Amino acid sequence: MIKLYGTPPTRALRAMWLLNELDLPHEIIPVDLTAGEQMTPEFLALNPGAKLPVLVDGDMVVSESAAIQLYLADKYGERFPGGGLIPDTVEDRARMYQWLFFLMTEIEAPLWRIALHSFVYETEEQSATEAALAKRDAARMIPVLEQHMQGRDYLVGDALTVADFNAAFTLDWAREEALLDDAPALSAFLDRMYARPKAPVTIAAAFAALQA
Ligand SMILES: N[C@@H](CCC(=O)N[C@@H](CS)C(=O)NCC(=O)O)C(=O)O
Repeated sequence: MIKLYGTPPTRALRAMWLLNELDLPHEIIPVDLTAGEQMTPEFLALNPGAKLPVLVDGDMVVSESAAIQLYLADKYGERFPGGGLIPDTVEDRARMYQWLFFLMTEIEAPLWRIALHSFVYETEEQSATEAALAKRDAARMIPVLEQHMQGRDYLVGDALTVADFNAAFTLDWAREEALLDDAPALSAFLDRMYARPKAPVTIAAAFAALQA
């Protein structure tokens, strides 16, 4: 059975969303980052980078949450009602990759810098200036996607692709930083995605569950 290392609210949510939508039997294996479980020899053998998530499918081991999403869609996409998740044409695949890289490098990277400088780094390593610059950088990129989504239901073409599932998690994270307050098209997109019956928990709900 497929194994996914990582639990909400980590980026494992990106992989969980695809596993759910594709109706793939899987086992979720918690890795407690606060207890340093990512540093065990067993886990480092799966991902020498010591990061979650990691997907193990038979002999195949994949890390990097966007790569896991693409792997699942590529291998099991025909299970998705209506098929697809990866477009048929070279052009639409290029558009999907464009938005995936945009999400990971232009939106998620500054979101992660905000997190690093707000609560991940040791207090003495945190910089309010760095956090503010990162927030500014993300805020400059959100309108690019907001503009693209005017009058659109999906990021690419007229069907769901991996880019939509990546965007939903990434924009949920952006919403946590109040970066969607002036982005009605992205907020509506996010609401539509999380209304899907197989959507995972939001980041906020996952944090609330941890604290309960
Ligand atoms: N680019 C990686 C980032 C993975 C990542 O940073 N994961 C976090 C949890 S969401 C982690 O494992 N952090 C542990 C650490 O930084 O020590 C991905 O998208 O999978």
